[in-house]
Amino acid sequence: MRRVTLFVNGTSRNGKVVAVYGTLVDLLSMARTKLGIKASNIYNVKGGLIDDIALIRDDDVLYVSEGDAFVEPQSTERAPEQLCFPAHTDWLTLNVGGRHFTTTRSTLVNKEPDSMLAHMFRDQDVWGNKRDERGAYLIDRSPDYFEPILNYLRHGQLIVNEGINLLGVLEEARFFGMEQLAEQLEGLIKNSQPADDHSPISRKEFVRFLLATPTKSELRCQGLNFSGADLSRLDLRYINFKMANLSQCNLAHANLCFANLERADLSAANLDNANLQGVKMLCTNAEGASLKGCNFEDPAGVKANLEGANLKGVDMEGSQMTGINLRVATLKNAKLKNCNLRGATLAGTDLENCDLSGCDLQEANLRGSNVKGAIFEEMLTPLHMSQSVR
Ligand SMILES: *[C@@H]1O[C@H](CO)[C@@H](O)[C@H](O)[C@H]1NC(C)=O
Ligand SMILES: *[C@@H]1O[C@H](CO)[C@@H](O)[C@H](O)[C@H]1NC(C)=O
Ligand SMILES: CC(=O)N[C@H]1CO[C@H](CO)[C@@H](O)[C@@H]1O
Repeated sequence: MRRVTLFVNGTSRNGKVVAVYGTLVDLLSMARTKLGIKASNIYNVKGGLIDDIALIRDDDVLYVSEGDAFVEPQSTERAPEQLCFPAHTDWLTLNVGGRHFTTTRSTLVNKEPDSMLAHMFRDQDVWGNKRDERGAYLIDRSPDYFEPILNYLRHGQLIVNEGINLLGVLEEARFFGMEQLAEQLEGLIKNSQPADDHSPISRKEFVRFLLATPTKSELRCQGLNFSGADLSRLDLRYINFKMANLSQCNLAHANLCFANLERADLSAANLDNANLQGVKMLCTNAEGASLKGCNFEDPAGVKANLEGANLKGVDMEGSQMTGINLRVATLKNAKLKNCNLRGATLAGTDLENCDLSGCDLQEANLRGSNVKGAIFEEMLTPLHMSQSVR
C-alpha cells in the first residue's frame, strides 16, 4: 500500500494522509472528500503536474488544486516547530517519554540492523507507529536512558553522562533488542563496581540483575557488597556469593540451593526458613545470624558443607541438617534446639555452651568436638560419640 500526504495548493497545513489505490480519478475523489475542494489537479512538491497514478510513490507529499496552476506553499505558513515529513528527507522525530529526538532513519536502522528499533523504522510505518500532534513517533520509554542509546547509534560510541544509571540504559538496550550495545553495557557495569565504591547493592538493583539474567547463566556475585539488603524470598539458586558481604541481610525464605557462600560475611543476617540444600559455606562468617527452620538436606545427597564456618551464637532451631558437614566449625553459644543432625559431621567442632536439646544426633560424628557446657537433654536417640568419620 502506498500512502501520501495531501495539501490544498499553496498551503502546508491541515494536510491529510490517504492511501493510494485505483486510478488518478479515485485519488482526486478522495482528495475532494478529505480536503473539501473540487480537486482536479495534483502536483508534486516541485510543482510538477501528476497525470498518472503510477508516478506517485509511497510517502509523497502532494498539492491539490481546483484547476489553477501550482502555488508554491508559503514558508511563513509553516508552523515554526513543524517537523519534516519522511518523504522530504530521511529525517524523523521520536517522542520518547515526552522528549523529542530528531534523527535520521538510517541512524536508527544501520548500526544494529537486527534490533527492534531498526525493525520499527526500517520500512515506513509497517509497524503502525503512533505519532503525537507534532508528527513525532511516540515511544513510551525513559528519555534519559534513550539518549545515550541514540548517541551510540549516531557515532558508535557509548557515552553515558554522570548520574545516568547504567543498569537503566542496559534495560533499554535490551528492550530495543540491541545485543551488541547490551554486551558493551554489561562489561561497563561489571567494571563500574570499582574498588572504591563499597556502597551495597540494593534489592531493587539486584532484582533487575536477576530478571535480566537467563535462568541458566551463573550470576557472578563474588565479592559484592549486599550488606543490609533485603533479599528475602528471592530465587538465588546456584549464585556465586563467594566472599560477598551479606552481613545483616534479610534472606528469610530465600532459595539458596547450591549457592556458593564460601568465606562470605553473613554476620547477623536473617536466613530463617531459607532453603540451603547442598549449600557451600566453607569458612563463612555467620556469627549471630538467624537460621531457624532452614533446610540443608538435599534429597539427592549433596551435603551442605559448612567446614570451618564461624557460627558463633547462631540460632538454628528446628533446622533440617541431616548429613551436614560442620567439621571444625565454631558453634559456640549457638542454639540448635530440635535440629535434625543425623549423620552430621561434627568432628573437631566447637560446641561450647551450644544448646543441642531435642536434637537427633544419630550417627553423628562428634570426634574431637568441644562439648563443654553443651546441653544435650531430651535427646531423642542415643549419642554415638565414638563413631568414626565415614
Ligand atoms: C559494604 O557496605 C557497608 C554498608 O554501607 C559498608 O559499611 C562496608 O564498608 C561496605 N564494604 C565492604 C567491602 O563490605
Ligand atoms: C560487611 O559490611 C559491614 C557493614 O555493614 C562491615 O562492618 C563489615 O566489615 C563488612 N565485611 C567485610 C568482610 O568486609
Ligand atoms: C492557497 C491558494 O492559492 N489556494 C488556491 C487553490 O486553488 C483554488 C481554486 O483554484 C483557489 O481559489 C485558491 O486560492
